[in-house]
Amino acid sequence: MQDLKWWQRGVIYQIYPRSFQDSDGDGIGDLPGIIRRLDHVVTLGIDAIWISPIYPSPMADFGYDVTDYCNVAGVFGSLADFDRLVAEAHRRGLRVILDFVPNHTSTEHPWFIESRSSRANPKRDWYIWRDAGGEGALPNNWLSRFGGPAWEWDGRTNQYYYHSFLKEQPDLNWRNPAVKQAMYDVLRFWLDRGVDGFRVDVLWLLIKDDQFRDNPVNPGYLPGESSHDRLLPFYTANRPEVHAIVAEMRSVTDTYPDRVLIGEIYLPIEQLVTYYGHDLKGAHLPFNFQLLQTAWNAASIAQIMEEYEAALPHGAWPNWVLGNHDKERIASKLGSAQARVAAMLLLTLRGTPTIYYGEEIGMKDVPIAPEQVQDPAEKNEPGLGLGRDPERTPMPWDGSLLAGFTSGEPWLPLGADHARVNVEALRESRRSILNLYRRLIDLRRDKPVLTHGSIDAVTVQGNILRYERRQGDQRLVIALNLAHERARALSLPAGRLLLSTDLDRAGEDVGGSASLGADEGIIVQGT
Ligand code: TEU
Repeated sequence: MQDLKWWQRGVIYQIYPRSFQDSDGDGIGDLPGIIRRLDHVVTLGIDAIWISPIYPSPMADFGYDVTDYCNVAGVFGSLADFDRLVAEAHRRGLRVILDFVPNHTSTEHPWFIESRSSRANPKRDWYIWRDAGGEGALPNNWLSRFGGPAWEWDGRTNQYYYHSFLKEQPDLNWRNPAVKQAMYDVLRFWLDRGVDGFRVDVLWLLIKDDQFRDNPVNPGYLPGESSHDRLLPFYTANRPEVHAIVAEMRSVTDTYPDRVLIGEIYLPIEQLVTYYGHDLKGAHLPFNFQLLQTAWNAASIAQIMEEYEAALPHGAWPNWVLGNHDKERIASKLGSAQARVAAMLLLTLRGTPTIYYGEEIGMKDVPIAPEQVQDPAEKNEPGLGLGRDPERTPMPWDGSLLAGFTSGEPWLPLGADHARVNVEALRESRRSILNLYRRLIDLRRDKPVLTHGSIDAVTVQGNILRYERRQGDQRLVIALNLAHERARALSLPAGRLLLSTDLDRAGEDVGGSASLGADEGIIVQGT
């Protein structure tokens, strides 16, 4: 059997720190809170937690606007709390992955304060400054991903600076060697403190065209979409020079044993897989967001499974994601019943699964009233459904008034169903999605074929998706009913039903055929 690394064998769990567990009553989650809840993560069977940014920040973009890469925001705790978190996690066999935000800082970062102070400042070239395009016009047509132009005028030095996101998030100039060195020092700072790897924010955006050419118009743009999509980000994303930087980040992490580099990359499959790098010396895991983007039916999912497997470079390790802090929750998108099928899919596909906190309890998006909006994506372009607050609400731990999350006023509202949908209640309910998640993760541990095996025989029959995992004489058949109607007489190899999303059904012999209930998925061990 191939000797796999922990990040190949394991399951990753994303924690959005503001919403996991508050320990001091300010209504915002923090590091001591995460420590308190580590046992939940361990009992679930998780191998690594990825924590969204915890660095000091004015929180214009909730931590993705950093003022100090080598410290912890007071609202989350202290460096000492962080060291304790790493120690407590490691003691439980859990790895810790940090969110690294290299593309941009906060405007309040000392580097930017220096950079904007004068054109002659040594840090001027740490950011992307351009003259007006004549008569105060913008330097070119580049657009911010949070609405409006990507250029912000600085009256003191009479130039524009570039920001891919908010104007409070100026992009660093990754063509400048001093920037690279400073950022690699940041990686070393955390690696020395024992972190097990990084999820790198917007890895595909780090380099912009050095000739600052206009982006072409997107002929497929539909009104109602984010204004950023009016143009194709041809000159502002996925530039060829980015790969040298990914390789450098990888070589920094490789100077420490057994660390992982994960890239946040929203690109079509064939471009995504180039981020594994030349000779696989790029990101270990370029995040695969295909399941977030594809239509939820058997044919579309079969297609992405096959395209992804076919596109993976030789030796590259796959991975799959169902949700994150930027996207509608899977249980809202598909409904509670289909969320269980999605769990079975995620945990039986070939490659490392990432679970977003709350998915294990079937947590749904929480409606946010206009006066409760926090996310700048919603504030800047209201009403388009771009707000990300709904998927970032507090984790409900128990049935008490504030769900065990805080003793104060939660920074975002709790779901109306939290008295029913919470960790404690679902733990007690034998058929719950939480227990399904546990059983699925246990099964991954018990059946090495789910980790090491190939993925074969992907077939579609109506809205049933069927595939096999194989290794030596081990053979598991997975059949998922993506429809809300019962499906009869599905042909299956003779075998034993190991697990169904309907937890009452197990151990049955499946003699050549089986029926699937509405929204049911099954795993059959061939005999
Ligand atoms: O997100 C990158 C990204 O592309 C987002 O624009 C995403 O597509 C958007 O939120 C719409 O769903 C990363 C972080 O995950 C996000 O939270 C940050 O706001 C962003 O980078 C800037 O750092």
